Amino acid sequence: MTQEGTITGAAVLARSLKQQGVDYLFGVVGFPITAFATQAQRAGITYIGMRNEQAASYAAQAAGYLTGRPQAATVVSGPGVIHAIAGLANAQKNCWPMILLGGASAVYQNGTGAFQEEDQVNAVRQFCKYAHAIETPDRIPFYVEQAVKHALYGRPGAAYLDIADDMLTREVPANSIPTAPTVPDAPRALAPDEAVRAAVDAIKSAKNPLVIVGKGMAWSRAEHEVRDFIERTQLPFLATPMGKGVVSDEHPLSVAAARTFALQNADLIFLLGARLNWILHFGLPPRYRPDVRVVQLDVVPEEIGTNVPAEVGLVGDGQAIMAQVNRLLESAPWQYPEESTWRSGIANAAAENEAITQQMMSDDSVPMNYQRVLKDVRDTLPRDTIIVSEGANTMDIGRTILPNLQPRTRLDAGTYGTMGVGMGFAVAAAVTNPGKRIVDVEGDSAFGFSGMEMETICRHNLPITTVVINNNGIGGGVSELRPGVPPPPGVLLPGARYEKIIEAFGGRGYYVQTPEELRPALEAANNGDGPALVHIVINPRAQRKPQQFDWHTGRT
Ligand SMILES: Cc1ncc(C[n+]2csc(CCOP(=O)(O)OP(=O)(O)O)c2C)c(N)n1
Ligand SMILES: [Mg+2]
Repeated sequence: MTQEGTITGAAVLARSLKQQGVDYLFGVVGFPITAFATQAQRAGITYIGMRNEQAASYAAQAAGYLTGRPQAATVVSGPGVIHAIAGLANAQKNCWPMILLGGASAVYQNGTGAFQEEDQVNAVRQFCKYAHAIETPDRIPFYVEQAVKHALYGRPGAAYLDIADDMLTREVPANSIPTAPTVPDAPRALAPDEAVRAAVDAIKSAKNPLVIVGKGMAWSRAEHEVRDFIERTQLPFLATPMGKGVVSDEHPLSVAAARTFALQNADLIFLLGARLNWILHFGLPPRYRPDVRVVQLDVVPEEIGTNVPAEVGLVGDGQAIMAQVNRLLESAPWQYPEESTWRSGIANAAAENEAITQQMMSDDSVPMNYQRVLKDVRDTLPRDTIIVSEGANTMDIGRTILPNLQPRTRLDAGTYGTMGVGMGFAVAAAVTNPGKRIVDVEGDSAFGFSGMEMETICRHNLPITTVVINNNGIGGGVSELRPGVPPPPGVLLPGARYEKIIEAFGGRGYYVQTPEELRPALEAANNGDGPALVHIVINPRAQRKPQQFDWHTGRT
């Protein structure tokens, strides 16, 4: 009980977060944050107790990406903060906003070897845009405002606040707490008109232009403007994995099915909120022409020209700048010609690839391959679903087969390639989208990283269909272990029954080994209420269709 007219630091923190639009808090409670989590619930914040800090920090960043405001995770001192660093690093690499609220041992015990004592601000600094300890309860509103602003503005990322036990429990006169302003949404910076003109002139001068749509455009809610731009110009476009859906994957100008050909032959790329990192093969040969020209839009100037110098840089907000580009095209309309060797080259490459994929999708052999399984996952997707996915082959093949028609409907291992993010992402997608069924497609290894979050999903009765595609290992395994022979490093237990994990928590589990069982199981999973897990056994030797280049290294 607090004395009349006083308030605890924990309550101040909860109210400050709520004021700043933090509506979701994920965490694992214990010393010294349990009372804070309770205060958060009292302040009207949805609290989701997770089973590991990694998953909590992954959930917070996905919730931030989906809602457009930073959401938060709270963890105990020492090991709790250390586990959550996984999420800070992933948020930084993905450019997603999140706030981590780390409990800390009491300030007066600093350096004494206190319970779970750790130099947390220093430990997290490398993985955050902003990291600070709170040194007195009345500065909590200020620090929360700073954390929100740093996570949200410019290139989004992670912010950390360190809150010692005595900062949370101390009672202070309620009227002594100064208020902080509520952080407005990020200012939408425009590019200079000359730069917009130069960008459009460059695009018009290209023979083989290609638009690349990154998740930065999804983050800036630029879908309307990007779609308008594609319609006006009729330019072919390619989405990055989480840029999928900004323009529908089913749009006829999508070159997804001819990705390699389009990248290799483009003479100019218009890079929208996407980085020339490993996912886009650095913009370098052999995946691109050595003379490829780059017109680049990004929210931070330092990104312009990374790995390949940009001919034109447009720095600022994706939505605002694409509106500028469209206004220019409104006054001086231009369209890429309907007939060109570029268009027909793309169409031929796409047809060739689609024929191979179609053939693999219609292969009914038992054990099944990825393509056959993913075809039915695709055909049974609930309307307006959000697709979560992680794994190696499971994720890579799934990305090409499962369509995203709307922005921010794909959450995957992302820029950092982190396994274990999926379960937290699925929880975040479900709680921030009440009434929507989420489909989470997991490799058997990927599922294992955060599999105990199935309890979290069942406790909250979240409408998530988890699909585990099981090839007995990391990128593949064996049909059975050989007695007396140590399992090879990537092998996971043949005969495992992952569907029983959800049954242990009262959820619906389905076990699938044949094409006949597949579709009915997926339909039942999606059409029922609450959580479901469909465990699909596939061939331990199933692979992607033959690839010209290694996805991760770019080597042939
Ligand atoms: C945190 C983390 N640990 C390890 C890895 C290495 N890794 C890459 S993919 C993968 C799992 C792939 O296996 P699975 O999820 O079963 O998908 P599959 O390719 O077998 O379909 C692992 C462990 C990683 N990317 N991230
Ligand atoms: Mg596997």
